[in-house]
Amino acid sequence: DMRAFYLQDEPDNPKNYNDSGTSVSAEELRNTIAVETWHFEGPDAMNLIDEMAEKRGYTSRDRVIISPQSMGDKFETMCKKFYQEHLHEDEEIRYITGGEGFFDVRSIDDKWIRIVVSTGDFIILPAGIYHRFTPSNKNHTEATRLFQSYPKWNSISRPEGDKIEVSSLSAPFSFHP
Ligand code: KMT
Ligand code: NI
Repeated sequence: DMRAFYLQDEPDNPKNYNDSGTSVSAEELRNTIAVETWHFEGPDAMNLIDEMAEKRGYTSRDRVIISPQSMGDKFETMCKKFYQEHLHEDEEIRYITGGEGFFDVRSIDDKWIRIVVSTGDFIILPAGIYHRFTPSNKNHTEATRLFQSYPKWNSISRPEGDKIEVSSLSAPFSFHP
């Protein structure tokens, strides 16, 4: 299973684990915020991804390599952009093919849960949940990004000072058809 835990408060280097010691199970992720996680390894892994993509209507994909080597002087800018709390109007579907990274997702009571991903991990964030991403301190994450239509990556930043009312926390899920 993918490791997930509540993030320590205000870590000084977000690329470190910063594990608070309180872990979160895959069931809890699924049941409380509809984040789904799988792990596909071995020679059939890509077939399983293809099957899942077919079943759920993810018809296009691209590949990203997030590293200083591949991104050059854009690396720091991209890291900042990914790590800005944001949401999308579509699901975020990622299959990790190399390196290591952290998806931080907001818990039902608006705290950060950190999901550690590395090769073989497959994650689906539902549309409309606030999240952010960073490669770990190894500064290297490779991923296949799956999309329901053409590859697009529009992010909507969380407004400054926006506090989510706990009662409205299910609202983002209304993006689902
Ligand atoms: C996002 O929206 O946060 C991303 O696409 C992160 C990069 S994919 C590992
Ligand atoms: Ni995102």
